[in-house]
Amino acid sequence: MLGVAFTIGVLLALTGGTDARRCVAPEALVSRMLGQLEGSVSVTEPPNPSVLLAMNLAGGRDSDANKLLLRQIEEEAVKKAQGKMTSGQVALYVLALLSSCQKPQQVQALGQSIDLVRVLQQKTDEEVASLETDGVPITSLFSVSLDALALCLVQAGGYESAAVALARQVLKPGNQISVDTRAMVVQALVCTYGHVDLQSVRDLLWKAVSTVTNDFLNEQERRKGQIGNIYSMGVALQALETSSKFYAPREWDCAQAFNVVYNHDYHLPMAIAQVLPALVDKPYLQAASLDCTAHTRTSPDQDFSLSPSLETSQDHKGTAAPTLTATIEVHYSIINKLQGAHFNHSIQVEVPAGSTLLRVLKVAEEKEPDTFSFKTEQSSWGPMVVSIHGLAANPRDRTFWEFLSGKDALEEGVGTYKPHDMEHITANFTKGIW
Ligand code: B12
Ligand SMILES: *[C@@H]1O[C@H](CO)[C@@H](O)[C@H](O)[C@H]1NC(C)=O
Ligand SMILES: *[C@@H]1O[C@H](CO)[C@@H](O)[C@H](O)[C@H]1NC(C)=O
Repeated sequence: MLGVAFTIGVLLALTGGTDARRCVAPEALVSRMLGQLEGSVSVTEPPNPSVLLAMNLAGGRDSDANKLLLRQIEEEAVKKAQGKMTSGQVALYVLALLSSCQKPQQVQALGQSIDLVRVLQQKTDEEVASLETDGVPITSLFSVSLDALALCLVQAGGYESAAVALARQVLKPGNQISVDTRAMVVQALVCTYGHVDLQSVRDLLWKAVSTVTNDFLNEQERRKGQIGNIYSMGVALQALETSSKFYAPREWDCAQAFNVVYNHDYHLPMAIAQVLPALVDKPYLQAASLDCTAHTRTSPDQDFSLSPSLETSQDHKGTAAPTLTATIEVHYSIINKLQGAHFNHSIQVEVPAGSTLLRVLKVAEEKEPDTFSFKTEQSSWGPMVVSIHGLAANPRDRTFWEFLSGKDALEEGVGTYKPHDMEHITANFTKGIW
């Protein structure tokens, strides 16, 4: 009797019997997030393929913002994909185009045409070669996971060796690979698993996915729903949604994890773009299986304009003047004990309450330009600090400027994080593992 019940349980689990317990966020939250993504689309800002991908996965295909963004993506692809785009960026473009039911093999814009899949194959080969010879990719394991996922979804060659390399990385004892990265590895491996026959490879992929996802489930149990930090949740939930058969018969309390997300108010378009697909149970893995003929939800359309918009312009760039002239004091230090001439400088800075850390850096630079000079580069997550006091981060050496509050690493960038009064912020030049 017991044996039979057990067998039925296993069978149910293997055939997707757990589907009934899947979670989906309330409609109101989904449309609000879609509206926020639509509001972030603008003719003056570089297009973000993750935003297009998320809109399509969440069913927001018919809006003007979606159409404009698709055109911008196609134009940017023919202009930049071959040259300065990283492998992971090309992969996001491929995923975005697939989700818009476009052929990434033949992107046409501005009277030109480009095969993004070929470009992606080349860039992925370079990443895998670097992983095999140096043990680290050219960019990040997160990017290589996007590469493998995109190539797997279009069924172009070259992803199997990437997937094997990624599986070995996450199985390495004592590895310190972040939740975000392991989550993206899971989606790449789940896709690959569905397309390889070689038993030894299948075993390796199975082991990697079940190890990572069981670790996630353990962490969720330990931390009342949280996996990684609040910005890891989107990709972590996506990973768990794609992999139930790899952790069966164990079950995932998706409601508990969704609650963690409901309790946070995401503003950054990029953060929303990673979380929203998970909230509608449409992970990146489904980018190529959307029904393109179906009519999609009517978007909240309202009054979004195609000009610089959204709260990001004011809120997150530290330029908003508070109505009360309350100021706060922030202690800011820059430290390099890693490379060249070492330094350790500190300054006390006064800024209006509610200012972002970027504002603190600017005021420090105004007060002592010779010491606190810095440079930023725009990215999908906002401005990234790439150089301080003339010392530049170098991806090839894996050096970067890490920001800390006291001893804790910040979970947001300088364009988003708002220090409180008397806080001690440090920028520490360090070497990463990523
Ligand atoms: C790899 C990675 C890094 C690497 C990037 C190195 C490289 N050359 O690839 C390093 C270690 C440098 C890094 C640094 C930081 N990171 Co980081 N990073 C990631 C990760 C795991 C993957 C990014 C990626 O490869 N994307 C794929 C490619 C194709 O997309 P992309 O847009 O071209 O990626 C670029 C940007 O993501 C950028 N980037 C990476 N991290 C950050 C963080 C900020 C604030 C900005 C503006 C840009 C940025 O670097 C990528 C390569 O150029 C993401 C995880 C995630 N969920 O997205 C976190 C993530 C984006 N990082 C995060 C954070 C907090 C940071 C730091 C602020 C940490 C700190 N305490 O100092 C610093 C940045 C500080 C600074 N100098 O301004 C958060 C951002 C959350 C938020 N709300 O802003 C994430 C989401 C991780 C998390 N869950 O906390 N990161
Ligand atoms: C930097 O200098 C301050 C004093 O100015 C000191 O307290 C601190 O320990 C130094 N930090 C490092 C990492 O050397
Ligand atoms: C700063 O970076 C150095 C070099 O990587 C490292 O040894 C040190 O522990 C870091 N300090 C903090 C506070 O993270």
